[in-house]
Amino acid sequence: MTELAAVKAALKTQAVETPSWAYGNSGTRFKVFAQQGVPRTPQEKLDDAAKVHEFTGVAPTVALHIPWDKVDGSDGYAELAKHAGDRGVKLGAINSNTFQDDDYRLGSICHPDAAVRRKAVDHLLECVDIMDATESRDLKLWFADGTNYPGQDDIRARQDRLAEGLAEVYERLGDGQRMLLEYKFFEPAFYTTDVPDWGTAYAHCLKLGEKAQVVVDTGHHAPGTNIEFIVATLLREGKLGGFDFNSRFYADDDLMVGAADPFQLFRIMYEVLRGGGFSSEVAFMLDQCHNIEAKIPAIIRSVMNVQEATAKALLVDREALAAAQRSGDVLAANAVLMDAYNTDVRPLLREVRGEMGLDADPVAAYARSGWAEKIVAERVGGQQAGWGA
Ligand code: PSV
Ligand code: MN
Ligand code: MN
Repeated sequence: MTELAAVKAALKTQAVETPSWAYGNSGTRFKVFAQQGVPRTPQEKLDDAAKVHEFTGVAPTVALHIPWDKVDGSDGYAELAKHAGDRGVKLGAINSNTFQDDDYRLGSICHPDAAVRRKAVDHLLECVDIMDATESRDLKLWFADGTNYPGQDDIRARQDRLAEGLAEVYERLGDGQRMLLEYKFFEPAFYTTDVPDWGTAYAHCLKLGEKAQVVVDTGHHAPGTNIEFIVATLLREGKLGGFDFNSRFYADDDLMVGAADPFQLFRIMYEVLRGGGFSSEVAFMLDQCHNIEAKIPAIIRSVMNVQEATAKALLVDREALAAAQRSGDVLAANAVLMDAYNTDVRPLLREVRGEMGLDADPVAAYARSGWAEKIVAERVGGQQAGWGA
């Protein structure tokens, strides 16, 4: 295979998972601007996700969030999986929610009261039951747990409770199932967060075993953090389970990936490539909210942004880079990386899409498809994503 053919082949097999909650209305704590035509049910979220896949060709799975995507009936989730399959997509990671009940004021699996911890762990176990029905591989865990004031709770005891709760859920995982532990440096807790950084997540995952992996949400770091270094380290340790992609200017902004800092996304993608992470072991997921922009085109745009960063990473002349690094030629090494970053990969991606039988311009093709008009006409009273409820 020529080098270009290999780059194209990698781009064609890339898979970006889209989150069900990105299709619903969302906002900040100040205001949710409701949009017309947004999904009213989990099934309609899947219908929209199927459109993103139809026009990009690389978004074959959809993450669910429980209970936002809860369905009734003993076969409810199997039916939901069939609904997805009928539209050409599959169900992806199951995201738990231990942050929206009044009981969780002082935390969930780290809560000082054993009864609340029980409730939280039971929810996580229920999520694994759902994974069995949906045939999902990954349970994605993000905990809002933490404290607001020094002395509020025992920092170390909370780690013990966390370890205990995670261990019970880990034991319940079946063959081929994994738990992905997400960290976030602050918010909603403002003094301590129980899983604030990759080191804490890594330490817990290491103890739990190989089915426990760290997930890197690109919006969950302090400004200035070198995320690609974290990515390189986790890959080296065999502990990178996946990404929640989004971009941020200030905190956990959940804006479109690649919007704030496409160069950072490229650097991350290069480390993924360098570390052998373009395998099915690393899940590439979006975790975004489209508060003011149209949702489906924004998600299409986000997928395309991931593709562009990936294409640039694939174009890095790794031999030339290694040679420059070996000889200590700082400027030459940097130039190799920048040459790839500064390449306009849009023509290449248009070609790749053509070879995949897709329209070269997914955003325009979606706009022409009439789907946006159809959902506005048919869906009245769309659902809130869960945020800002
Ligand atoms: C909250 O910060 C959050 O954005 C986490 O990143 C989760 O992945 C997501 O919500 C869904 O629970
Ligand atoms: Mn996330
Ligand atoms: Mn987040």
